[in-house]
Amino acid sequence: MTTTPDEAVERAADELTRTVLASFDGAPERLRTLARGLVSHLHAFVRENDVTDEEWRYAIGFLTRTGHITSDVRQEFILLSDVLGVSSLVDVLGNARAAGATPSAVLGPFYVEGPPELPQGADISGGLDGEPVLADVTITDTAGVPVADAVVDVWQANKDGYYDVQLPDQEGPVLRGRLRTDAGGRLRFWTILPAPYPIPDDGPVGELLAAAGRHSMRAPHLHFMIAAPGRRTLVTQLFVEGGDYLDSDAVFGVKEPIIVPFSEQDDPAPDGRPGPWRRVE
Ligand code: MBD
Ligand code: FE
Repeated sequence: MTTTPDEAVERAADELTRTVLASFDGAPERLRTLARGLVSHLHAFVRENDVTDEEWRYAIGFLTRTGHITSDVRQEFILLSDVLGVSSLVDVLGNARAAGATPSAVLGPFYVEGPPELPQGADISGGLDGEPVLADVTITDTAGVPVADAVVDVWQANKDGYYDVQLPDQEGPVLRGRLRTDAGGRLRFWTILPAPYPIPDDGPVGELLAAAGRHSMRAPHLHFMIAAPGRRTLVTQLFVEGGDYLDSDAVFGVKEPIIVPFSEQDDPAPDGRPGPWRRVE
């Protein structure tokens, strides 16, 4: 029996994959499962695509640069996960929604832990320019019962699509804060209308999008993280109905039920602020 060079290569490759898989046999169960899954898919990827040495070195360099750009204000690995749809996939699979619950949405790279604590009715805009928005949101459990004293972190981009941590002249947090729901589960704060938003595109992820001819825009949105003792924390976003890029969000994060009206109002607001303003509920 003769073996062609191709068959010999195939066999050597099979043997290598099996050996690597077996090297995780002694690992704790979950690690073993994940490591074996990762190795199988990576090996299959390399084989199916005949990945060359040069391409593999490029990939390693790309990931290394992605890691280096990560900082307090820049989470390039999250961004990579986002534009590959992995963040949304983990979200979609992991946050199966209880009946009646608001859908979750991805966290994104601009959440900052421990945002400033603010009173009900606070204005998080810090005087930044933009169309005033009154968020008047009621937090309930899945049975519709209001949840008092829920801790709600909110954060968003300004009218040009930048988060505070991206603004060179911005000192300290703005367009973000932590509020608590009142006895009726209600939460009110003033802000400005979030704009469509180009995800940071001056790093490796931007290179990838440009090379692929993809745009880098996110649909305008407001982020929420809602926590209460004894309950699952909800990380979600509200998208501005009628906003741009709802159909082609760069990170695949839009879900129909969380596209909501930011309705235009001309009369003075309940606290006397003159119109025009917008209301989101
Ligand atoms: C964002 O503002 C965002 O919310 C996500 C998920 C990814 C990139 C930028
Ligand atoms: Fe965002």
